[in-house]
Amino acid sequence: GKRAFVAGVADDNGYGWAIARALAGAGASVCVGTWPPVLGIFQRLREKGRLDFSLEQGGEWDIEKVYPLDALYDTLDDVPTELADDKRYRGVEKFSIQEVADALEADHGSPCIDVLVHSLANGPEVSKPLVETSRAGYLAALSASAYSLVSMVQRMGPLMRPGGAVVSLSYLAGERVIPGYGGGMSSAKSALEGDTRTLAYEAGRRYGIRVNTISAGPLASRAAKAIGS
Ligand code: ZID
Repeated sequence: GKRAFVAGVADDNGYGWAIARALAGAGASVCVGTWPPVLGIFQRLREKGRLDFSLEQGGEWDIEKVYPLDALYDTLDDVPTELADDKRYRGVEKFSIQEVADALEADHGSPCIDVLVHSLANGPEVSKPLVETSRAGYLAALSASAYSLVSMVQRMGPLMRPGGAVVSLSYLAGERVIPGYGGGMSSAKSALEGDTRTLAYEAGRRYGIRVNTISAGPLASRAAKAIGS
């Protein structure tokens, strides 16, 4: 069977969940990557049966495994020591992109991934127009929302079966002016779309995989509620 890894799932409202559900409905095993600050809430929802695991065709699916993932960090060495004192990260380990890649390989062997989904974004200053955005806010948006894809392809590409596919979620504000999508998030989506072309060329040759991005329409996810608030 095929296996998917969907990065950016922490509830059953977002694109990541909908994509995971569709892939499970098509017969894939689905592992997810969840941001440590929301991992506990997500696990409690799952344990209490509050996540809607129904399949479109009827029946139920389940997540094969939840991996903590903070896509701001490429390796353990990149994780700042202050995070050890952050209660949102207490007890959570191996959440850098490389550590998740290593855990996937340890759990499932290599190659083990057919579909890699990047469904995550973060822009701490999203509510500020670009013209008011700080350098730190801009770089944080690019790091979480665009470089994270490069790092995932770099570190998880070697785990992918030839013929596999990578997909991310973009937004029209990366191509056209859309007021309200600030803080460098429009810049991050422009980068994501440009990088998708270059990564498709490079990873296509290296790993025999496709890389695409989908310009998504509006969905009332947790992330979308942060926009325009
Ligand atoms: P979501 O909250 O379900 O998913 C985002 C996930 O990212 C959450 O689980 C976060 O915990 C996670 N996350 C944040 N930071 C990190 C990190 N450092 N490491 C790991 N995980 C992290 O929201 P979603 O489904 O909206 O977002 C999924 C993808 O879809 C993102 O790339 C969005 O930018 C993209 N997207 C969403 C929408 C939308 O409407 N929901 C649109 C376009 C693209 C959009 O914004 N009109 C207005 C707005 C839009 C479309 C049309």
